[in-house]
Amino acid sequence: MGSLNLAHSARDSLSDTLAAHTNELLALFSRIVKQGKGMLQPHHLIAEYEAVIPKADQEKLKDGFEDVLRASQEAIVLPPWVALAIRPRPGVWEFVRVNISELAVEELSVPEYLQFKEELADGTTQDNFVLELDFEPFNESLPRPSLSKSIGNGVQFLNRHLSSKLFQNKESMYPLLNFLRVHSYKGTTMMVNDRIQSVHALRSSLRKAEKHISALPQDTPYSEFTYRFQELGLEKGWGDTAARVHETIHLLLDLLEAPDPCTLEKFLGRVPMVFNVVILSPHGYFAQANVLGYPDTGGQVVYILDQVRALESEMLLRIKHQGLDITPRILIVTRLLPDAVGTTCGQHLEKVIGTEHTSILRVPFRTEKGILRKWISRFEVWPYLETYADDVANELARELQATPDLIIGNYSDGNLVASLLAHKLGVTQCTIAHALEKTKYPDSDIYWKEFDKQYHFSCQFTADLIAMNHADFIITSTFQEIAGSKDTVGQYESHTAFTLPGLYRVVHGIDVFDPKFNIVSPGADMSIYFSYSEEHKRLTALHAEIEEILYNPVDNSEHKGFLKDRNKPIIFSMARLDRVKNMTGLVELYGRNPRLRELVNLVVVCGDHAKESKDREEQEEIKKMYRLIDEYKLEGHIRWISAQMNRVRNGELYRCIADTRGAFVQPALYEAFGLTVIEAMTCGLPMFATAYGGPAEIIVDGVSGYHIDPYQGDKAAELMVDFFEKCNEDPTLWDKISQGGLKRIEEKYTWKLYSDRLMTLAGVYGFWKFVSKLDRRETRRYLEMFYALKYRDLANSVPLAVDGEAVVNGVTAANGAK
Ligand code: UDP
Ligand code: LCN
Repeated sequence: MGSLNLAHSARDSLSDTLAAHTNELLALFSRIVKQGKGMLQPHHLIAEYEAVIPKADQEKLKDGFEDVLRASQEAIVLPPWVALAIRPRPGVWEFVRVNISELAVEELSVPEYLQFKEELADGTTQDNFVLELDFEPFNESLPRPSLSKSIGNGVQFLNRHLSSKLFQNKESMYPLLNFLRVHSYKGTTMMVNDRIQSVHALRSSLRKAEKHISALPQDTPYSEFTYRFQELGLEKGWGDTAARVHETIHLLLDLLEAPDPCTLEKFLGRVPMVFNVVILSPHGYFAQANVLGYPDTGGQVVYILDQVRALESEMLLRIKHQGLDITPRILIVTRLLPDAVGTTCGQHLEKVIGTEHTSILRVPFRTEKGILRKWISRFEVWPYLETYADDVANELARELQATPDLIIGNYSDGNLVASLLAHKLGVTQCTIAHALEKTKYPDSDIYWKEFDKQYHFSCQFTADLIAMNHADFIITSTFQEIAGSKDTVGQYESHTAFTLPGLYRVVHGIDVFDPKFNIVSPGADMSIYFSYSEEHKRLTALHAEIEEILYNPVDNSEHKGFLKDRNKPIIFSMARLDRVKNMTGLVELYGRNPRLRELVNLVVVCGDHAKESKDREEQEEIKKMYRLIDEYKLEGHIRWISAQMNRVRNGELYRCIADTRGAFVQPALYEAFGLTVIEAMTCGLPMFATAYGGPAEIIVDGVSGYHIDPYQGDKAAELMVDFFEKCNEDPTLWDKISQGGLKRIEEKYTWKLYSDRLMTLAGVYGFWKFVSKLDRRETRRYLEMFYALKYRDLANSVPLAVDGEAVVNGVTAANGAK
């Protein structure tokens, strides 16, 4: 995070520089314009600048012009114009254009800038009336922070806003009273009953109740004063013992006296609101075993299964503390796959291991022609989702016998279905993106037509816009997911303003300062992933199997290649074999560096080298892997192991790699978050991970691991050589980085921290939803129209899959990079 110090607006800075250093700027912009129509990325702009402007002159341009240039995220060249998108700091944008013939600088509005992009992509200026989406007017009255560092801590701002609203006058307390009166579960009233009709009556009852329980021993159970409380207009939900009830009453009395954000958050966190949670994750293979590593089936499944365990414990604890006798329910809703290929994906209901009240509920994709039997890629799911949402609503009503209290969507498809359900049922909606595809595929917005046949991004980006605007709150794993860093644009931020030429133009798609954003980072299951040094917990019974997987010299369907020298440390990586994961890039950087090959062995777990893959990207990566092993003669240095689906054994595998004093390498071209990074660090493995995406934030470079640039493989290899050479001279370096990683995890990435935060958010946003019902109706109506008039046709234009066909949509199913 950070910002460039642009004292003036970018336009003023540019104009001033143009006046003072006309020749230099003329030389630079002329050179850019001479290259003709096109788009320049930031590093191109800087390269041009460094090539044209002599070093001595660069000094003069340092403050002002150079800042503008370094803050430019892209340039659109349409001679004689160069339009710049300037981002002085995360979440803040300015658009300008420079006319090289007239030496003039003008500020551009968002639509004007997007029009430039459209002209570049389509070659024509669009007609006057382009469909423009603008969500800003709906959110204008919302409080929002202005400092970039406050992004992602929405609940704090919301609490401040809500508590100041409560303070306005006597009437302003009514929403809180009404909110307390609506709580009931299956016909049983909680918190406040009809006897209390005014804030004055509430205050008076609370004082009497306080007096009553002050005289009781602290551990007196609620059941012993239920009757007295009912007389006072108070029902269950305040606490399980006199002590806890006292605390809750005290919090509310404080709020009624002088509302402050901290008390409000604490109090709302105690109000019983969430008993039934529905978590949507339709695509992929969602099961508890034998699925990880399959196309489209990775971290999202792990995340949700860990999340529900942590969430169930937190819900049970809160329900107990609230003094209630309610059994919570969590349902993970996914697709039922009749062709379940040896997994449980064909089972309607499956209990989640390690929980009491959580199940996976599977509902099939269906059209009027019947149920779709086979797996399809996440890029093909769009035409099924509306019917799916209806079917899910019916199944939920049957299964829960109640309306859910919180609906959590995952990834674009899950978030769209969550929006449809939350809309229909009026339930609080939380969105978790995991990965927004627009960021992963450069220029996939302006050149969407080229991508659409294969990826159907027009549907996906539309669904993402609907979901992020419909959601009551959004959880992200990192800050960068929302607003990037000083130099890189965040995943959500890239939806602020963009255009799909010929389809629609997004003028204000999302505001990263919106208080709906909250960073709540996941962790790793600590019963599976723990430090290699915790000797007493190590799963030594698995060591023979792991030894066989790593070192058995005979190739078989599970592994290929052998390690000649067993005494070397191992650099290890594990991922789905998508192109973006760049596992072949790791093999290549290893192959190209003889010193690295001398120092360490390489072990990669990915794909299935012995089988024909259904996924086209995977097929290509497998071919490439074979080619690289031959080209760099890696026999004896590399072990290629097929996708490993046993998480418990994987945990021990990470630790066995740590025993060799090795490291984990995460070489992805872009990684939205990166659960393997968290898992490996939790096992004490030193980490080298991509600087593009989540790992850049997870790791503090040089302290808890190292950042590598996957586009500069040789440099990354040198960094590893340097590390292992230094470790040979001073083994404490390895321990220092290993310890640094463990410390980082403990402080920031645990499921306990996560679930506590999530439940608090559900409370605060539930209250916010209640008090802002009317304001939000406008956005919802706008979204309904957008859905009906735009999304639906797009989804219906995606060809339906045909069971039994090996090829979907002109290509073999799935071409993903998730
Ligand atoms: N994984 C696995 N076996 C494999 C490949 C991956 O168990 O062969 C697991 C890995 O341990 C991690 C998840 O799948 O828990 C991948 O999550 P990550 O966030 O790293 O990437 P994603 O696949 O979600 O893009
Ligand atoms: C999807 C991804 O691509 C990963 O980067 C994340 O770690 C995973 O989901 C879990 O959020």
